[in-house]
Amino acid sequence: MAKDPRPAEELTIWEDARAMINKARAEGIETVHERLQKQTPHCKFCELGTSCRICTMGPCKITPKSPRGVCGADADVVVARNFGRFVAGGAAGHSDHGRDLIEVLEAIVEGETKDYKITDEDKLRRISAEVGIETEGRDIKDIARDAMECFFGDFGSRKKEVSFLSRVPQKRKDIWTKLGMVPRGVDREIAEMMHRTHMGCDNDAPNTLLHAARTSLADGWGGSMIGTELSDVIFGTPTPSMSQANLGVIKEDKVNILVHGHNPVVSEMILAASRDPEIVAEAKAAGAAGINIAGLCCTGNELLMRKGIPMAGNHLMTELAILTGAVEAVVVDYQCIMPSLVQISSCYHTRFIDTAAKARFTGATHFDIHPHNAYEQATEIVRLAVKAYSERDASRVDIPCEPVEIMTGFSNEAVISALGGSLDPLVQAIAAGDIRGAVGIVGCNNPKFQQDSMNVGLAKELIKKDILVLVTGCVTTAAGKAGLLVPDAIEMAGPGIKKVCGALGIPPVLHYGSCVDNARILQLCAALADALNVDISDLPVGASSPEWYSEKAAAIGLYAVASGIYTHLGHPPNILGSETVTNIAVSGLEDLVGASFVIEPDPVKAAELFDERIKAKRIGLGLSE
Ligand code: XCC
Ligand code: SF4
Repeated sequence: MAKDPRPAEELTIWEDARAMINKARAEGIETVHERLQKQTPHCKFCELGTSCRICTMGPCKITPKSPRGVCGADADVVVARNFGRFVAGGAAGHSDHGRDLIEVLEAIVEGETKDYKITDEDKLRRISAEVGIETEGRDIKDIARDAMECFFGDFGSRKKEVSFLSRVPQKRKDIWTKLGMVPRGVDREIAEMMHRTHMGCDNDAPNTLLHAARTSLADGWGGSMIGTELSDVIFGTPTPSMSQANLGVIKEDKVNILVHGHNPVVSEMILAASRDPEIVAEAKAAGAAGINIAGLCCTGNELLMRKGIPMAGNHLMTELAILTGAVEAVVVDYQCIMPSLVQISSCYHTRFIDTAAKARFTGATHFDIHPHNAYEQATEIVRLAVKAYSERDASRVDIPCEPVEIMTGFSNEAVISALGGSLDPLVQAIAAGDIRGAVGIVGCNNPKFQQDSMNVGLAKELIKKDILVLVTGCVTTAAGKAGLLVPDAIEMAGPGIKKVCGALGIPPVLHYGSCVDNARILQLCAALADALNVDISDLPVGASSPEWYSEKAAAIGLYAVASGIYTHLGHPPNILGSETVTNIAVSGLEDLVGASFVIEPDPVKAAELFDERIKAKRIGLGLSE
């Protein structure tokens, strides 16, 4: 195995990660860090976005000597096309996830499942009314059927715009209309992006980028929003609760099952099955103290938000969690699951189980899970894990730390209820300058950067400046491990946040959910804009993805910008090979949609940029800096 010469301290800020990286090295097990070394240096053209392989007259590289591909495409066209497809990939991921929730709703409506039900009827009525469905005096099943039809319709192309555009402030919608950016149907925008980027179609970089933005909006206000809202309807709308994070949530004396991926549809069933008294008795008969479920990545966020299930780790912890030697099973659905987990599992007694037809892993045990058989399949999976417990090698177990406390469950509904029933107190706190603004820090880890150094660094800097922070996705675990997700963390915040969050008994950094749940932040921004009678781009808010890596993160970043939210990235997407595209991203969009991207690797400097932006927006609203 190729060695990563860098000490573990350089790779991550966490003790639990360092211990497991060193254990992997001692045991000769390869991780993402060694593989990154083998892949470095990366292809320059791919990094710049100037390689094209969308037809077989190529592949082509755009260089000073050969500034056009075989077909004549220049750097601008090639970079824009590559970026457009990148965003379409991300939008497809989130939105197909959203569709899976509609399919579960369909199974409920059609009576094809006993395992899933409508848990939050009030929310279903509320969101149905928002998208124009008659709810007065109607049976919940009938409303559910209409909602299902409406949301399926949002994926197609017959409608003029996706339904949740009803939540978008009029001023914002007018901008989208003017630019031809109104998202019509989720699948339609994604398919059109594939069409436009076929050889010989959209050969005008700015035009391609506008459609990339439209595609991302179909994700944010369409697929992702539907995913979030229906997950709440089916599994319950999150309310604040306490939980724990880091590798210490894995328990030496229990059967440990890690759920990994994104969708709560399977992980909720694994959780339910792990509580089946008969299976718990089997675990005890096998010598375990019980069955422990812990989360990784976003399906972990889903269970954490709604059920308070502890979080074992974020993206760069997924391999390392298995290295504790105490994991009986990793159960995955889709997205962000490194295929290397299969190999690492096979170095231990760990069963690697995949559950989705669209995300199979060679070497995994597959369970074909559908709404009609989900619970029964989940019980079999949990039983497999119980069986694996007896094969655990105690001499190889190392759980490197004690867990950290975290507070979770901040849905918009929960926040509004904590505020006493409306957003007014928040608006007043912003007006008074106690909360100067808010920034959503979202997204991933990336092995090119010291794990969580930027995610945590930025959050800490912002709260010092009385800027409220909302976290989702893999930043959740980072913020949690840094002690930022507990009410006591107000001690690290500025005086205004300390006062407001202290009075409410909430942390200065709020856990807002998984990555599709960034839709909750969009909804909050829209509601704040409406409360102030301004556009989203007038608000003192921002978004950031310091350590992002995925296509989905690019889609999120772009829908944030297109929605009027100034968005920071710790490193650029692969667009620097085109000046035109780069300039549009970091400045041109400002004129078009009132926000743009900013790239800044240093979290302290990034916090200063947010500070300036928020100052300017506050002044624009006639408020103190
Ligand atoms: Fe990124 Fe989404 Fe994946 Fe984590 S899991 S690595 S996309 S933050 Ni949502
Ligand atoms: Fe080359 Fe043009 Fe084909 Fe791309 S589309 S591979 S630039 S010929």
